[in-house]
Amino acid sequence: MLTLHFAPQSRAVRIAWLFAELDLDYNLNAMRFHPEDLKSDAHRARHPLGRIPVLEDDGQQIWESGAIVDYILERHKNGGLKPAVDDPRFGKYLQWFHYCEGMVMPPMNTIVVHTLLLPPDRRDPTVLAQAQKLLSRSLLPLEEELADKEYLIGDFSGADIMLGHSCIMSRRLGCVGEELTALNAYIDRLEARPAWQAADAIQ
Ligand SMILES: N[C@@H](CCC(=O)N[C@@H](CS)C(=O)NCC(=O)O)C(=O)O
Repeated sequence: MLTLHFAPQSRAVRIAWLFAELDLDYNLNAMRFHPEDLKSDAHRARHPLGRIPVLEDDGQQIWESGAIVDYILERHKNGGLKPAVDDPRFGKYLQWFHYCEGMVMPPMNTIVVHTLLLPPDRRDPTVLAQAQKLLSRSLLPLEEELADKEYLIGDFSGADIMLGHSCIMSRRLGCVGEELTALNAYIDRLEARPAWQAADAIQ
């Protein structure tokens, strides 16, 4: 049986969203997004840095949300929500899938640290402004890509779970300008998906 170690408002929502899209059964270990839970001995035994998400399958623990999404798509859904290697969209699928953690999440992490996590006297407005600029810039290629597509490779895929989640979070952080009409419409489409709504509501 699959077990997802989870906390709300985190990348673990990606995995709960994927399970809901695929209608797969799993056990949920819902923790608080708090050091008492994430840095506990029990959780550090699953992930040495005390991070989420962690997936457990057959006694094996897997971390990194992208690895978990790919693992589930290969192992439990026989390549569903993912184009085959000889599909012309395969390269773009990989590109957008990895653009998420590679380019979009680093500035977003900095924004979260300097708006929510650090005590107010340790937040740095210069670092924050630079990260907001970087995040906004990293989202610009998506406006062009989505001008003529509903989802990143046309059909909904694992890339939308990864990068789409980052787009939703970026808008919640106020980093998606109204002038980005295609990107905003994409985010609206993602947020209208029942599977997203179910995952986002887990506490
Ligand atoms: N690259 C990792 C990042 C994991 C990560 O940093 N998760 C955050 C939640 S979104 C976390 O566990 N933060 C707790 C902490 O920093 O103590 C992934 O994609 O899974």
